[in-house]
Amino acid sequence: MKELIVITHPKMLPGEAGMINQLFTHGLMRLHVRKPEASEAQFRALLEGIHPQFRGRIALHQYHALAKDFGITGLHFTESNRLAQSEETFEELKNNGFIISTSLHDPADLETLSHGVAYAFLGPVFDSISKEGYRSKLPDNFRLEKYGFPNSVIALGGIHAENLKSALEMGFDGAAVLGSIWQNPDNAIAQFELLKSLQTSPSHPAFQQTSSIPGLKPGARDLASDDEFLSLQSFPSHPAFQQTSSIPGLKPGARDSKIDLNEKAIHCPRFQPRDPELGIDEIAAVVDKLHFISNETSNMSHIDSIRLALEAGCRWIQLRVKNRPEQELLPIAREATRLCDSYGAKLIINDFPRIALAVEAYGVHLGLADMPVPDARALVGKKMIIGGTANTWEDIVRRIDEGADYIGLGPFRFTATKQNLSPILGIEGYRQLMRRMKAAGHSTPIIAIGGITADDIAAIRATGIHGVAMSGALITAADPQKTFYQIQQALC
Ligand code: TZP
Ligand code: MG
Repeated sequence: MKELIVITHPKMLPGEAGMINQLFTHGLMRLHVRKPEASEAQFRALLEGIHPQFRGRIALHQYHALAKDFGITGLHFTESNRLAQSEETFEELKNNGFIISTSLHDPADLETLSHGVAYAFLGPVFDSISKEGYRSKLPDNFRLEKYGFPNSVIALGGIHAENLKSALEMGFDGAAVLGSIWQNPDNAIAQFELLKSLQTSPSHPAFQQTSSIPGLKPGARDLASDDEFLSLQSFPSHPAFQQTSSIPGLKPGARDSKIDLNEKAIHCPRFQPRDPELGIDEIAAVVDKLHFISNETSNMSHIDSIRLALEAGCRWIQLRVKNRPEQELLPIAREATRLCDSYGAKLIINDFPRIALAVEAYGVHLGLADMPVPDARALVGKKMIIGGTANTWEDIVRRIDEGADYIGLGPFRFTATKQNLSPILGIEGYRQLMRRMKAAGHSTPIIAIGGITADDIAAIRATGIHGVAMSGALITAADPQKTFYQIQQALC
């Protein structure tokens, strides 16, 4: 029996309760609510937004005293908080119907861990890329020894689609994920579906309707009015514990090179395709604000560059292969598809609508000299996103008339990434074009491109553009994760 547990993003996210409800609807059986900096009012507001029918699947990292108001039975104790409690406290809580969980960092501590603890997080299992110093202390060939602890031990730390299987093979009873779900909240559901599907892959015992964690049987604790919760009246109140750092950062951990993506056909829980009924404003809502454009250098293939961008956090990837015949592109596009699927990222194929169709890409991007957008639309159908390049006002109008879903407008400045560069627009060029867009009442999302770095984004965004596309700035970044976060901040 393998459990898949989701831990909330440490910060309050817009629309978070709705996303959490959706995760539950998609089959999430355990959610750990952990908001180290949240006030009690914020914490309470989040819990209020979670549908009562799901509250029985929650564990609280803080504000334990709120449990009784919300019919919550899961109480999590950080390592230090656990050590501050007596064995009797855990026994009493357990006897009162609570499900106790805790975190530990050394497997040997399982030997003395109270059996009143229903499950323990052990980690970090993998290195966190984003959180410096948060490195796994477990050896490469780690096999979990439970030292007689009879309950579940859950892997935590740097777990994502590509290394989940490795974590489970170490002997853990399940995995807890944070970064892989929340790194891109728009894709939280797709990521969860993906992780769930990987966990139920045939090589593992199926993650069935029942669960080895007490209280996790679907529906068993779903009703706030469930008799079991009456016992909450006698729950001794606990101080609100402000946990600070036992959870890894927001990035997937180091990729596990042992995982062969070819091994299984990962069928991506595909994103909602472009809905032909949507207006352009609604389409704008699904176009990411950061597009990564693949490139190859003497020591980096397109796939390497895509992996770098995915690991940095990008979830909108354009495969842009130049100077190669279409048939050579197909295997690269297939590999890019598998890789993007494993990160829950959207893949856009540059130049080749047929390839986009063959790999069921999320979209296709067309240059001014490529297949016209209406012809591509006829080929790929209405459900694929089509982006078009523009350099001038006339190009923009043409793209809008053709029905492009977004426009890549550039170049912002000189870049060696693209040959035969169109005239450079600079910040003033964007300002003028965006003013004309506004005056003409056009709202097709505009993506700025060409030599853009993190430092440019604030000024470019101020012109009213929707987002930016980048290649070199991420590929050559000393710390792509850091750069990605700087970009994300600037794009907010
Ligand atoms: N179109 C205009 S510039 C460009 C494309 C595809 C390349 C963008 O790459 P970089 O490295 O961010 O300049
Ligand atoms: Mg082209």
